[in-house]
Amino acid sequence: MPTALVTGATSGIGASCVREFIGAGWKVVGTGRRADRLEALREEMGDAFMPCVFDVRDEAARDAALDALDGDFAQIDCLVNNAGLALGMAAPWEADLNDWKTMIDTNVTALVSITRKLLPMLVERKGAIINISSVAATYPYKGGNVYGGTKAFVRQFSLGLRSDLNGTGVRVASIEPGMVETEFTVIRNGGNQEAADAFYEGVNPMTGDDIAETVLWVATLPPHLNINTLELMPVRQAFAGFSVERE
Ligand code: NDP
Ligand code: 8X3
Repeated sequence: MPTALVTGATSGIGASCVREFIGAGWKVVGTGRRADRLEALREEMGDAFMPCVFDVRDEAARDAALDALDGDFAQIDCLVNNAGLALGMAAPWEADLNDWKTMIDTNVTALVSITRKLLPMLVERKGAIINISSVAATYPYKGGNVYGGTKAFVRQFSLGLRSDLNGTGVRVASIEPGMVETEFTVIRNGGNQEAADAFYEGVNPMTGDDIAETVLWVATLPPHLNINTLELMPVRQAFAGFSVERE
């Protein structure tokens, strides 16, 4: 059976992807910084799961961890670039520049770097790259400035890769969810669980499992089909208009 590598497997969408892919018979390498969570997944999922602990921004640690993989776990057929985060909702003139840099380093630079590392293998194996972007790539909202910018990069990078990889058999998809109730909003709000609960209250938001089912579907389509971009929202989330300031 094929092997997937899921970044950000310790929580939310990534943890759901681990369960979904293994449920469908795949082997999965799951990455993240929280070793205890990956170990718990290993106990839950058994031998089909291989924990791989590193910070995606640390290329040396990442390479050491990935280069130590062997057997089926070293033969990646599908890279799910999921690790990522948003930090803060402040007005841009009040935002913490370090938060902006962390989002760019994680959501953009680290995603590009691990993709470049695994691309030769993915080309050789006619594999797939599934990037988790966001509706924030397309629809701007207050406080989403740099986060939305990083996700727009992920979307456009995915489309650019599609172009470059045409003829190799490698598939590339940009998955663009709206509100998914995970640890995402707790982290965005500096650990404030109440703020996160309020954000999702009454919305009936999507779950990590909803997104993972879609990711698996995209990964298991017949090899002549490519989903380029796929946007998902809860029914209760939609679009707002332009904001206009009048004199
Ligand atoms: P969670 O906060 O629940 O999960 C985020 C995952 O990313 C964790 O496993 C975390 O692992 C990992 N991660 C973050 N930073 C790093 C790092 N420096 N090194 C390694 N791993 C890291 O959020 P979600 O599941 O919701 O988010 C997953 C992806 O989905 C993100 O890219 C997010 O932008 C995107 N997304 C989320 C939406 C939502 O509404 N929830 C909507 C649209 C897109 P650890 O902390 O253990 O390192
Ligand atoms: C985040 C999506 O809708 O919570 O990527 O801003 S949303």
